[in-house]
Amino acid sequence: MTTIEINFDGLIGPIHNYAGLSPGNIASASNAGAVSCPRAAALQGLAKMKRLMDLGLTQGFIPPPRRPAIAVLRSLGYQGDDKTVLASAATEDPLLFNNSCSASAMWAANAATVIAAADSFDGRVHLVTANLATMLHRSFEAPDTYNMLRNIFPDKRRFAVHQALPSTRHFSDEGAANHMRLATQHGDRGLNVFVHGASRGSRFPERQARRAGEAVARIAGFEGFHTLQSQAAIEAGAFHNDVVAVANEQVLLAHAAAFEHRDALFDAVARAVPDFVPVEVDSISLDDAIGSYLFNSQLVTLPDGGMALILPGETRENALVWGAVEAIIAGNNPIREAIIVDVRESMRNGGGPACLRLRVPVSTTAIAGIDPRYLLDERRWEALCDLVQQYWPEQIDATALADPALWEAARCAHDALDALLGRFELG
Ligand code: SUG
Repeated sequence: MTTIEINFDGLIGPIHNYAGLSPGNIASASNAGAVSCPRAAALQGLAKMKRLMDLGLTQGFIPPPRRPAIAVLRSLGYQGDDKTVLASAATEDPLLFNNSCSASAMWAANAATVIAAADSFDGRVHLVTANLATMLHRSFEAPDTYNMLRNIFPDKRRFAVHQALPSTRHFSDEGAANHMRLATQHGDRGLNVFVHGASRGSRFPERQARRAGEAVARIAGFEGFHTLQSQAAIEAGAFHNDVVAVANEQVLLAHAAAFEHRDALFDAVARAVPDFVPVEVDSISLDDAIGSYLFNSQLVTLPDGGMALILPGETRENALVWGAVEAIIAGNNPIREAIIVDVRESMRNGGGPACLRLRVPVSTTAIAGIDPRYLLDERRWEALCDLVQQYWPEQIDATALADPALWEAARCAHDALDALLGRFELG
């Protein structure tokens, strides 16, 4: 029985915008108030998915939750019909209103922590929904994400989808973005590494609580290895570990300053994974790493067993960074190919190729337990592209989110997506 990894990408929602909601995320802060292009953003995301499909990889997608998040605003006491709820929130508490408008669920690496069947106590894949408790706009995602994951993975014999941990700073959980799995192959038992922050007076929020990783590990029935993200990385803008490190099977590609206790981590991985291949980069600064998102590449195993890095176009724009990429490819490790993708719209909010996807290792038999509507083939991919072309707004000015015409456009886009998913069901 072989096990493959399926990447489930967040379909970028119709009101993707730049409201500057994430302090510590330098791209989000510096593009605050800019004009976004939701249609181009979603098409860029879909083109990335197609690029992986063309490599022979199985690709899934996660539909965006409805935004603005009217249900959240209702739960906070706004009343009346939908338009009244939105208009009251926009007038009375513009900041809360902006938070309800974020399309941030696109960054599916923050949807959940995924524990492979080979590592869990019951041989099922466990998905623990992330509470995203640190950022208000992101904390609104968890209930929708939980419901969506239950739709995508309905087979309880093979998948266990868990509710988010309590949404407080004690359990603040950013999902797979702060989790790395190292194993000889996807189907082998592996070491689960949870990378957390700490209260140490950093200038930016340290989003991941150690207790969150400990709880996720307990839920799935093992201990895991818990390690501290370096303060230097957080202060340079690495608000998630996946901005400075990425693992795939036996390979860990990381910036040399990613971890506070690097030696202990590398020793633990080497003990757990006999063929561990560390690929550490010290030739570029943390600023260049974060500016280019080199480490937010997807590192994927190709059908022939070699590995490819799926890099954001920004890595090409910095000669030092590109030099580091060339050195990685030429190095003594399984990474053979560098593939550039354009996810510029997402990047401007701090989300690179790896942020946009949730990796789920599944055995060839467990694939049957996934709702096929969420797995892409050529036909479904084309239908999603057509939908986006037709319904996603071309541009959104982040200072004009309170425009009722925009809410109506978003509602129509979500209705059309729901209808399309219904047609997918019919085959
Ligand atoms: O949580 N940006 C996201 C980016 C998440 C990237 N994900 C990973 N590294 N896995 C965040 O900061 C910006 C939204 C805004 O500013 O409107 C935002 O939420």
